[in-house]
Amino acid sequence: MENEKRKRSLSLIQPTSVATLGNYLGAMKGWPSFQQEYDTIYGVADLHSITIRQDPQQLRRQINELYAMLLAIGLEPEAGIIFIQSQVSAHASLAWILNCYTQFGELSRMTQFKEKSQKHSDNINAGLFTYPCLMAADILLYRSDIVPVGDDQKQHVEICRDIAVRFNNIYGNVFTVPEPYFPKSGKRIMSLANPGAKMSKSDPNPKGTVYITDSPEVIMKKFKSAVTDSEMSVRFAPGKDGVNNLMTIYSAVTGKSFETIESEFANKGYGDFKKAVGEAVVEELRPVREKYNRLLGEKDYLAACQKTGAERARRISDATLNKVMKKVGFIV
Ligand code: AQP
Repeated sequence: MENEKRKRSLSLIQPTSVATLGNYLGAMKGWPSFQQEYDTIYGVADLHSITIRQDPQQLRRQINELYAMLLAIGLEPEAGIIFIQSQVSAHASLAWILNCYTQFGELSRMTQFKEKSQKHSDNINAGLFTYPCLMAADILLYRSDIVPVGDDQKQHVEICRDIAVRFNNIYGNVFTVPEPYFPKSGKRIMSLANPGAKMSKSDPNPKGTVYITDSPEVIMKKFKSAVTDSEMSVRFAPGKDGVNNLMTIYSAVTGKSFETIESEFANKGYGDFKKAVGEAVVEELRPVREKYNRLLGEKDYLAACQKTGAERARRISDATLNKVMKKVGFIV
C-alpha cells in the first residue's frame, strides 16, 4: 500500500537520448531528496518521446538506459515508484479524456509546441500538440502535490493546474492541483556552444551538451570550448550569457553564491574559470556515471525493478482513472 498521508512528488523524463547536465541540475539531482518525506513517483516518459520520430531499437535501448540512470542518480526502488510510462495504460486513457477538457487555444500558446514544430517542421503531429494533456494525465493520475521540473516545463505544469481546476469545477474534487518545484540554482541550463538556447538532449551539436555519461576528458573538453565573451571578467551580468551559464552551473554544483564565485575568480581569466567549472562537474557526475555503468550489467535486476514499478504505478493510476470514468459517465 502506498502511504496515503504523505504528500506525493512526481516527475518523468523522456528517453530521447542520454540525460544531460541540464536535465540533471534542473530536475534529477533533486529527485532523491524527496524520498524521505514524500511518496515519490519517477519515471521514463517514453510515450512523450514518440512525438519526435524514434528508431525502435534505439528507443528500446534508451528506455532501459534511462531507467538505469534513474537508479544511478540515487532513486531507490524500495523507497518509491520508478516506472516506465508506456507500461501503465491509464496514462494514455486519461490523456484522451483530458484532451476533451483542454482548449485548442490553450495548447496553441505552448512555447514548447512552437519550438518543436519549428525544429521538426516535417512532422508536426497531433501528439506534439496535445503533449501537455498527456503530461497532465501523468501528474493527475497520482494526485501529485509537487512536480520537480526545470524551468522549461513551467508552462506545462501551469496548464495541468488549469485542466485540473476546470475538471474539479465540473465534477467535484477529483484531482489534486499540483505545484511546480524548481531548484534554487540550475533551473535552466543553457547550451555551452550557444548560450542563448537551452541545453537539450536532442541538440545535434555535441559541443553544446554535456551528457551525464560523458567521460571526464570529454567534459573538460566541452567546458574548455564553452562560448564566453571578450570581457574576461567572471561576473553575472546582462549580455554575458555564456559566463552567466557557467556561473549557474558552478553554483548549482558547488552550492556557492554568485558573489562568492565572483570573488573566487576576481583576478583570474576565463581559462581558470572554465577549468574549475569542468572539474566540479566531473566530480559531481563521477559517482552517478560509475553506478550507472555498474547497473547496466544488472539486466535481471533492472527488469525486476521495472516490473514492480509498473505494478505499483498501475495500482494508484487505475484507481484515479476509474474515478474519472465514473464522474464522466462511463460504465466502469
Ligand atoms: N536545459 C535544462 N535546464 C534545466 N532543466 C532542464 N530540463 C530539460 N532541459 C533542461 C528538465 O529536465 C527534465 C526532463 O526533461 P524532459 O526529458 O522531460 O524533456 P525536455 O524538457 O524537453 O528536455 P530536453 O533535454 O530538452 O529533451 P529533448 O531534447 O528531447 O526535448 C524536465 O523537468 C525539464 O524541465
